Amino acid sequence: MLPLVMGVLNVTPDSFSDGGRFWDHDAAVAHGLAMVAAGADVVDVGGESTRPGAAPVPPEEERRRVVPVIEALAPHVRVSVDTRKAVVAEAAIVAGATLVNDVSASLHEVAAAHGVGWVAMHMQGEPGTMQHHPRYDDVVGEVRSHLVGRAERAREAGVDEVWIDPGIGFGKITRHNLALLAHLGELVATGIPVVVGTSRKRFLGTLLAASDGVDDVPTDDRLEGSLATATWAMAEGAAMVRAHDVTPTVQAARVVAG
Ligand code: HH2
Repeated sequence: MLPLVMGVLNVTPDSFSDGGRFWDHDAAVAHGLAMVAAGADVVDVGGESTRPGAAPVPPEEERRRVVPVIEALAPHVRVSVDTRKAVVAEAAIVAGATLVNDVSASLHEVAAAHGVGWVAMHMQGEPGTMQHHPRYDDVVGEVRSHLVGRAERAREAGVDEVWIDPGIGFGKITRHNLALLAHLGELVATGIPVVVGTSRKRFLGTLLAASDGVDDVPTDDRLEGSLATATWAMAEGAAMVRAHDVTPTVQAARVVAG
């Protein structure tokens, strides 16, 4: 089966890789439509960065950022809203979003009340502090049981479409991220469709820098690492990958599907 590609659209001034680029409404909509033309199955609109240490955004401001962009894109493509706030998710659904991409894995009741899909992502801690001292005895087992529990609760609440996501980089150091990718099959084996987002993330910069003998590789130079890990995830059974670079990721999905 052809894995789906979720294109990232951050309407923020401070997201770690595309912050400020689609801050303007017209630029955001144009980029969303370009991702649709490039083959994105879903466009994921976010109005608050979750990068480590990002400043929180008040709900009214987050809503102001995402709603007009969702209204413009929803007639053309399936839109997800990347939020941790119920009021923002609700406004996004009214504007046309049909999937709640929830890095807090806590908004299943909103999805149930409105009959839309829900992505439960795993995060240890909060964005402000999550990278300080992430600790696991068994990262794969802990992430899996957390997500399966959330998915069961959501199904009981009446959510028909539930996805799970290991939350690469969310309260995880490189070793944790690599373990989750290496054992992705254990999440896939739950039978719940899996989303994976590795695109341009810090662990890629760390890995690539180590082999290049430099301190870090900037986000714009992480395309190959993003594609390698997205391809790996799809080959291991991920049903959807979240990506900034939609054209090459769609090509990779087609190659993986054969
Ligand atoms: N990663 C980010 C944001 N949302 N949602 C899911 N389901 N999975 C992810 O891995 C994921 C996500 C972080 O990336 P980005 O949106 O590019 O950056 P920022 O949070 O700085 O806006």
